[in-house]
Amino acid sequence: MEQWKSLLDCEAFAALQQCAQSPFDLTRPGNLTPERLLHFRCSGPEFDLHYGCQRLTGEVLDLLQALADECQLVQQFRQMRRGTVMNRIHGWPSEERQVLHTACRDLFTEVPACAPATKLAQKELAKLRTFLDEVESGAVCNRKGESFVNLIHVGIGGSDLGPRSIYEALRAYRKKGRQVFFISNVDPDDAAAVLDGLDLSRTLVSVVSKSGTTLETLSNEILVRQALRQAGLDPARHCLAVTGESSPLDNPERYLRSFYMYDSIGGRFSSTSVVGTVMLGFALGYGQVLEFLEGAARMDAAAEGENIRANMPLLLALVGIWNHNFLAMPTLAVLPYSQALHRFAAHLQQCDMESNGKSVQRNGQELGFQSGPVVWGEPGTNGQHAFYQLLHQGTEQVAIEFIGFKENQRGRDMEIHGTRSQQKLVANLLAQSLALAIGKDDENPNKRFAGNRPNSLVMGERLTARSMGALLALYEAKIVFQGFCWNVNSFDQEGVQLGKVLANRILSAMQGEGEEGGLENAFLGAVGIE
Ligand code: G6Q
Repeated sequence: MEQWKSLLDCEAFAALQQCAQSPFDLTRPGNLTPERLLHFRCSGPEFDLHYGCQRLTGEVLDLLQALADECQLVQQFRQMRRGTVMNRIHGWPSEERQVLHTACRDLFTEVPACAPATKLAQKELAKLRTFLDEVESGAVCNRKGESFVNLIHVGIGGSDLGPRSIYEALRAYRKKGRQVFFISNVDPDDAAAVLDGLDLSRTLVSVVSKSGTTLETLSNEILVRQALRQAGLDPARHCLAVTGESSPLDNPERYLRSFYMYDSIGGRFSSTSVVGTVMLGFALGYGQVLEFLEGAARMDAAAEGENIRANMPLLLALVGIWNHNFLAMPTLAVLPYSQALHRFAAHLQQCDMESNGKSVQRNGQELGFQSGPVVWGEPGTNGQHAFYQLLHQGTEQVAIEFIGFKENQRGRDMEIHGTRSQQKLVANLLAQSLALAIGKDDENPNKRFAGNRPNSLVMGERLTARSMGALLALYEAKIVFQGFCWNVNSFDQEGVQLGKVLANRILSAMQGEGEEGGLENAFLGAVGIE
């Protein structure tokens, strides 16, 4: 049985704590030089990571390298990709599963890391390709012989956030006329807002639930099926299932097509499985799905390098640990300077906080140090007019990861007062990074900027299907590396169970209530129910 070290058990820990007593001062004249900004840069697939505006030195990087080596972070990542059971708590009943989301995109080398899992992914991709061809050729069409132009993606949590953020990121490249809509919340207004006014006769509905038992998704599926029937349509001609094999949703007679995902793919890591690719393939076409997967695969491969200075996800993870565990920054803002990434922080919130918001180690013992930070964010420049005040002058210190692109997606821009809007966007991005780092003195205390607000910049050429795949995999690997370093199980989510159980008890109590005021009674009554 493998027993992994946490950062606390590492020799480098004390030395890093020592360095954290007087971290690199970005505000000191002559410290934040152009040479530093060029030197502290790590190139990876589709992106460069610029980390000169972090409060670290070469010595800190060496110690973070020692930490990575002692905790065997890369070795664990390699084992994960090759099928070792990583989703477990030693000595306690736990999920005991492999963690193989990377197998969904391990399609571009002759020897995949875990061939059986990749074979399953390939099988589903082949089915998807056939299906998309049939939609394209008109072999799959509505009863009147018309093509499908809309798709409603029904799912929640991991079956919604990743796909939704990817669709928003890439909608600029949609096939002509194709649109995707999302229904997730059990709030009936969510479904109503999508269904009202939509031409259902030309709409496919993809019901996405790995377990096939999720209350919100099953309720929304019933609402959508009812709407289809009310429109005189046969749901079996319009509905697709994306689910686990032999789940309650796995009933091909009720669906036009069924696509499968597997136990080894966690919901929040499932965007490159059929959970994301059915939606993406419909919207953008199969060729773009392959681009997306290849971008992710390249990043996975880069994450296997031992040298932290050359391994972007590992470096991002360790810089995050430096800020969180040693410089005591409780939250992380991910700020994309790309409107298309406006839902990406919401996806990362789940992927990061559900994975690493844990208090016990993988041996069941209490952690005794901080695990995952609070993650949040909004696109720039909008955020600059909202919460950046606190970032610059607040008492709360926030670690920041900026994401930016040199080019815009749609190629529609113009020169206004001597510069294009894309230039204005990038200028603001660089300016914020610098201003946060170096600050500004002023005799008026209210106009003083303390500086030393650490930030990194993930910079790419253009947001495309390929770079989106790489960005997604960058963050997935970062989260996994941090979880390994904290020695938590990043792949379960026991913390969401209690609320679900209580909600079901309240619902049972509500079924017995017909009167006004039943809600409060149910609420109170549930507390006493065994
Ligand atoms: C993600 C979680 C969770 C899950 C949803 C939806 O890692 O497990 O967010 O994705 O609860 O679950 P189903 O896909 O089973 O409906």
